[in-house]
Amino acid sequence: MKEPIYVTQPYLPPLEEFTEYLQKIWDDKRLTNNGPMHQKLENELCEYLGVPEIALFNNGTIALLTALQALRITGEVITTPYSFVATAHSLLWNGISPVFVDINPDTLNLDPKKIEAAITPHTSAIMPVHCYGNPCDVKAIQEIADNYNLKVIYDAAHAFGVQDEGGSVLRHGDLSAISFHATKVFNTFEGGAIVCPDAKTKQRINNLKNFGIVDEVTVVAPGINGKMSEVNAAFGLLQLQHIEHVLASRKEIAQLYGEYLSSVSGITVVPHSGQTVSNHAYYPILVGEEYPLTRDELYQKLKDNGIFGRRYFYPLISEFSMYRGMPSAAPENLPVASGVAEKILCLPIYPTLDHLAIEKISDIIANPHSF
Ligand code: T4K
Repeated sequence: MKEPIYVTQPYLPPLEEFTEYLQKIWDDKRLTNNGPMHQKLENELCEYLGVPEIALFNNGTIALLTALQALRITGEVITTPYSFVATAHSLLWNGISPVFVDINPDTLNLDPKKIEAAITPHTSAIMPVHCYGNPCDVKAIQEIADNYNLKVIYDAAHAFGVQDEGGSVLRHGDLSAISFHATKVFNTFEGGAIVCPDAKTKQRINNLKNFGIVDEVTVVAPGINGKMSEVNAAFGLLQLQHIEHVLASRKEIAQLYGEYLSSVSGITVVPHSGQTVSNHAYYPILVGEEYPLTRDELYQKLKDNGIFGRRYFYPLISEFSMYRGMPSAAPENLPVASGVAEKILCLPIYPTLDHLAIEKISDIIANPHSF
């Protein structure tokens, strides 16, 4: 294959469609600070996602940091080691200690059965991740939170557009933080948001993301600059016009991979669980012992053929130096996550990935010794 194929490629609508939005920004001379594009995108996203309130951010990590500040979370927070580092980093940046709990082998999300044993008098919240857009066991997690008076902040970075039988998965918990990074299903170049249940909470979040400013002479909190610019918001408005096409293309690609890979011995496609609408944000497979190559050998074999899959999420967050010494980071505490991190490989999936490429990738996986 001539052009390299990466794990993802951002969806870019035709450039001329974007220039219309840019012209409006040039005319208005409003570049940031809750401008008209920002307000419109918040309204359109609430409607599209079916959530009560949404506060836009300049990226998903600042959204997570701010969500923790908004709920005044302190002490210890229970979270998963099987995620992108931003999940646990958002805790450390707030002076909070992450407590890692193992994942469920089917969903690859925080295992509710193991949460209670990790609760201490210092625990103030649970931060689960809807990994790959597969919903967590939200009911079981909420029951534990209610019993122990804990807050729940979902890292929903992967979960744009995912629905369960009651609607958007973003409605669960006290708050959900999403990412609109270039690599995500819905992107604003860089960007993110917090989904929240009511206008009062949104007001606090709005203050926090704008330095804590209420008006020209009033600052109520040590806030941060978490604002999304008008250019990013405009791109979001345009992306939203194309989202059905993006989601449909991803679904089609996932179906094709499924057809090719379902019969390959030693390869398990990570199943969907608990959603009525998926976003196919990632295409994760597990490379088992029966497969003729190790995961890393397959990863390298694909690379040698110009296909750059990614081992999301290897290494586990708990293995990085800033977390490794924590008691909950011990691999014996995290046997499922440790095992999955050694087997996982995310295959390329994005709307413009053509069928021939999917066939070739699947062919290499099915017959690795022929390539
Ligand atoms: N929580 C979770 C669970 C997350 O997964 C993330 C982000 C966050 C929180 C934080 O949200 P943000 O603050 O990022 O909004 C990528 C992304 O940078 C990161 O957003 C994402 N998770 C993570 C899972 O993946 P890398 O280091 O793997 O990205 P990178 O630059 O290697 O990109 C992967 C491939 O995508 C490249 O090989 C080529 C392609 N690509 C990438 C970019 C940036 C493009 O074609 N165009 C591009 O502009 O982290």
